[in-house]
Amino acid sequence: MSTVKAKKETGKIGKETYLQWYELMLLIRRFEERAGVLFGQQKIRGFLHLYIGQEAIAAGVISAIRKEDGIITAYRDHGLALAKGVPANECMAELFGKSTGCSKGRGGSMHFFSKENYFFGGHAIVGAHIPLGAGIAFAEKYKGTDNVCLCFFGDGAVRQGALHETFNLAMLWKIPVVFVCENNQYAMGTSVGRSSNVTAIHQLGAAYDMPSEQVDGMSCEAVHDAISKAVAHARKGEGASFLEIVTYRYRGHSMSDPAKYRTREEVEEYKKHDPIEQVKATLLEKKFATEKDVEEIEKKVMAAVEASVEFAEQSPYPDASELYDYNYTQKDYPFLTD
Ligand SMILES: Cc1ncc(C[n+]2csc(CCOP(=O)(O)OP(=O)(O)O)c2C)c(N)n1
Ligand SMILES: [Mg+2]
Repeated sequence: MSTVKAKKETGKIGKETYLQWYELMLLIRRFEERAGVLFGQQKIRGFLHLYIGQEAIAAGVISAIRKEDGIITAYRDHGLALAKGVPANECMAELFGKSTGCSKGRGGSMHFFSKENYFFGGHAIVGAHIPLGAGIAFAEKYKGTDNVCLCFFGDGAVRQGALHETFNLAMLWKIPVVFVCENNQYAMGTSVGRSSNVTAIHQLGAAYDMPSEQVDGMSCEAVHDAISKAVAHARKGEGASFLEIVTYRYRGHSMSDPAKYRTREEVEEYKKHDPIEQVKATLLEKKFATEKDVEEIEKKVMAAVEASVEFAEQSPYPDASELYDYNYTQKDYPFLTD
């Protein structure tokens, strides 16, 4: 099991950032707790992979990037979408399969997408979006902007060939991409140690001379610092970097996972370092907020989550007449010519 020493540089991070982190992480957690209940009630169907426990990554990332920087991720996508500014209403409606959802109700939990928020999905095939992340970043370089793309994937994706091919090209072409492995230590029921002898995943970057680092994913400060550094590197035109952010998911892989591959004690151990509790403690300790302020944030977040459920309930399903919209056919497929 991977462990990292907490690297905290709390000195230069101010009140506003801590308040932003607290509200965002609480929104992600309460949104997903509610989604879990709604799944049990069959209001949400299909798949549902919760991000609960990993919120410090979304928070630490968002304070370190700008709106025009793209994010692309796998199917555990609610937290990063909310962090990137996709409205909770649109996210909940998407989970319900309603037409007001961020993917017009056609994607569901695994396929959130929002062009205006530079959020490029939500991808279900493990590792398949890694080349797309590099492609988004390549497009920015090609257009001459200094925007960066952050490409997220799980520990299970790092043995996919697509990652290695992409790492190679990203270094060769100095693509402004930050690869982020959210190492929550399991790919479904398989621990990192059961799938490879290399458990310190950041070491994989060395094969491509890619700057790589392991980061404490239960600490917003550590994530913020590491992402800031990697993004600055990419903006300067110096190319790609790789961060292995070590984290933990408190819930099962998906809603149908009884999580028999790990002990209750292991889960409880991680909960002791809960990022929301850590940020709350800092807010109070540094007198950035009072107990009452913190309660107000909780109330505001709960109201936003309830409003999103109401919005999703009231929204219509896509109309049957739209069934064939947004599909494409390729006339010459499979590339026959006459
Ligand atoms: C190519 C491919 N193989 C297998 C699967 C089935 N599958 C879905 S999720 C998953 C585990 C991925 O784990 P990880 O990358 O660590 O992400 P996490 O769920 O921990 O966020 C697998 C094997 C898939 N979706 N795509
Ligand atoms: Mg994983």
